[in-house]
Amino acid sequence: KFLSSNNVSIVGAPFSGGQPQGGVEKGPIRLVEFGLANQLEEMGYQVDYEANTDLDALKPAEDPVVQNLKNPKYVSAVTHKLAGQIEERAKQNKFVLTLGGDHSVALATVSGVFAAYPDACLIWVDAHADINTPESSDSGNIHGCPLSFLTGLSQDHPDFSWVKPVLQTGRLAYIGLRDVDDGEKKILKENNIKALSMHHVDKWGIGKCVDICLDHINPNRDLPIHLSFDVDALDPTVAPSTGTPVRGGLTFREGHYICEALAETGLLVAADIMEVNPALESEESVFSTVQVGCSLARCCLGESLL
Ligand code: B3U
Ligand code: MN
Ligand code: MN
Repeated sequence: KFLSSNNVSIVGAPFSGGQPQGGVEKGPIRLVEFGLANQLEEMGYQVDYEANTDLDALKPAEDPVVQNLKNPKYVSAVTHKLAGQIEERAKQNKFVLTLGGDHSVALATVSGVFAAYPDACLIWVDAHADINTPESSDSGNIHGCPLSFLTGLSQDHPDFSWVKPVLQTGRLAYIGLRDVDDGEKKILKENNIKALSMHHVDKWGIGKCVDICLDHINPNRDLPIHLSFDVDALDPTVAPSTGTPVRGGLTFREGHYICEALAETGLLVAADIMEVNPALESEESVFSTVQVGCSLARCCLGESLL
């Protein structure tokens, strides 16, 4: 057990600079307006919420492409700032719940959480692998790249020299992959990263998939766990309001099972709920996506454990 307190620090990351579509910066406020903080309080947690509404001020006047990456200065400034905040909250022994925002914000969450818990491991639930290097990225969108910086596979980008390679590839495991670039497949293979796709979920079931991931990255079940959950891992029928939906994703229950199983270990110290975009598409889509985002977060904090 790493958390002795019952404090949850909700860190809003209203940021969309890691990808081209507006709206994802409204994800955190919609999750909070839906009642997430109150719901966690009703579960017995002491909850604080930092909205970080001032991130726009970090936008530079000019931010040209550097080494193929778009908005490098803006993404760097925002994630560097949030990393410090997240590190501080984690060191205060609070469960850090970060609400995105696009997944470039994981540069902040993983940097911050691993500064507080250097032995932690990371479960990345996503349709995408988000491990492109600046060279391998076709899009230049930084939300497709955070894990290459965090693992040290990308090291020489001038704007991201503050990102330390805190994450060993042996401490990273994926669930839900189904849209992985060729360059990323090569990286996953060469580095022997435990990467379970939807094929593995079909073949083994979600229970065995979580066990396989934990056996690989946390074999003795004694290391802190950080979960980074991109809602596009869920099937678009379950979480439609997200920037890059991909058919054939996790069911409602499979997504929740992951959160519940990690909560059950007693080792989960931080979770990210990322890529909720309330600007897409209909009101019903937004409602179901926000609702499922809140319930995933509650499950990370033990809601469905009896
Ligand atoms: N791998 C592609 C696509 C992508 C990654 N993450 C999302 N889309 N959401 C890229 O742009 O790097
Ligand atoms: Mn992602
Ligand atoms: Mn994704």
